[in-house]
Amino acid sequence: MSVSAFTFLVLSAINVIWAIDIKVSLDNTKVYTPIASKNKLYYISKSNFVSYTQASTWCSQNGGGYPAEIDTAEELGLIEQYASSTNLDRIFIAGTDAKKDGVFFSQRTGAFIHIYNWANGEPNNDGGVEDCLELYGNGQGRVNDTPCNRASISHYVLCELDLF
Ligand SMILES: [Ca+2]
Ligand SMILES: [Ca+2]
Repeated sequence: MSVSAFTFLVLSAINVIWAIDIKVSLDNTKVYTPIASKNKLYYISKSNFVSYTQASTWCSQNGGGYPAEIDTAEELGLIEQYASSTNLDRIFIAGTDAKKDGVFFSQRTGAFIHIYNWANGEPNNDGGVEDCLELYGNGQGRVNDTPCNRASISHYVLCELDLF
């Protein structure tokens, strides 16, 4: 599918003028139908990844985005709703606490990431190896700390793209 200015007209009328020159091509066999809000586009992969690094590369190679970075409670609410609308259990978003347990920063920018809505009992750093973040999809929402690299867990990824 080609996400064009017309799509933004439908999804988010307020962005029309500014989105007019933006054209993002996303293959609908590879991504769930994207959502747009506040000059951002969000899209979830239909493939899963062994590691956060692979997931991040996928975002960049498909649409030019990056794993979604939580900036506000409102944005988290939006992407939780989007994740919940899929049947995927586990979906990577940005953030790592590899430097200090329980304090998360963006892998891309180094900015502090506040988590507004942890899942019950999280973050628990299970096994001492949960240095990345995921959203629970499949009707659940909410955030969990999860391993950045474990072959036995199927992590999808929710990407974010700046439209201007
Ligand atoms: Ca963001
Ligand atoms: Ca956890």
